[in-house]
Amino acid sequence: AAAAAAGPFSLREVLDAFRRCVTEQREVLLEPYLSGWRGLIRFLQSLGAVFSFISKDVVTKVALLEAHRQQHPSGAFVFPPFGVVFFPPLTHLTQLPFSLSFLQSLGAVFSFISKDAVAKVALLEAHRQQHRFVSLQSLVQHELAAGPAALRARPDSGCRTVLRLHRALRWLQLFLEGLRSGEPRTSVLCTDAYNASLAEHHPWVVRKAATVAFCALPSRDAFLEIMNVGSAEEAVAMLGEAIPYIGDVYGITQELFAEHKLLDLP
Ligand code: 1PZ
Repeated sequence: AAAAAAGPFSLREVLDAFRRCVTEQREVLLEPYLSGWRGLIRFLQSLGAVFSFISKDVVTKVALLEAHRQQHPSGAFVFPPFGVVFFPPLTHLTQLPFSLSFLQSLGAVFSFISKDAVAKVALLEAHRQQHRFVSLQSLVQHELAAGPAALRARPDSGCRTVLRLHRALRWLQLFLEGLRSGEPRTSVLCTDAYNASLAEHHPWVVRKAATVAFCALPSRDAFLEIMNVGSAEEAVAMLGEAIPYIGDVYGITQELFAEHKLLDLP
């Protein structure tokens, strides 16, 4: 697992983790489950890095233009690549910082999402180590032993935390299915997947922020490339392999939580 964390993200590590997750007795093993999530978080962070790269680039350009503007107080300045003198470009200059803060807030939404996922994975990892839970089933059984009311009252229970990740896993399954289907508009895929899964559990502000951020997602081709498994065809083939494993983990968890009436843990 330590070796898998080095180097760039690859979809293969997520596939391998979710493949190892389900035992013959249909138990969900926590260690590979959390490894799979760590892989997904690294993927999310590489998306976040794209945004901070773009906004750093824009910061540099704004600073450069500002320097030019101050050298030419008349309002005219030389646009370096073309050597063309632009007259009054000041309206553009004053607008730039706004589009910049828009970009930065998109970056902030993505880092907010990954921070939440990081915190949830860390909390579950702590529960797993403290009680030496091997499977999701043993965690649920242990926490239910104190009674359903006590479990509902705990904001840091393993069950409610798994439930959050479980809902996000459904989003992932739908989103990856969409990518595989060939629909090129990732923002549409992501929004549809979100509306069919996580959205009903999120307050209005989060839904709006998420929907705006989805519009800035990279293209389908870029996604297939960030997955780092070779050509677009190879990436699509690996998606076809990974999706059933993710679906299996989702299905077993859903059944387990439904059986114990845990699907609405606050
Ligand atoms: C590829 C683009 C990534 C889009 C990610 C799609 C999910 C958007 C979710 C927006 C979540 C907003 C941030 C966190 C909100 C939390 O309030 C909720 C509820 O937890 P609580 O407050 O009750 O403790 N957290 C969640 O719903 C878990 C969200 C995990 C998101 C994981 C994303 C997985 C990314 C995989 C990358 C391919």
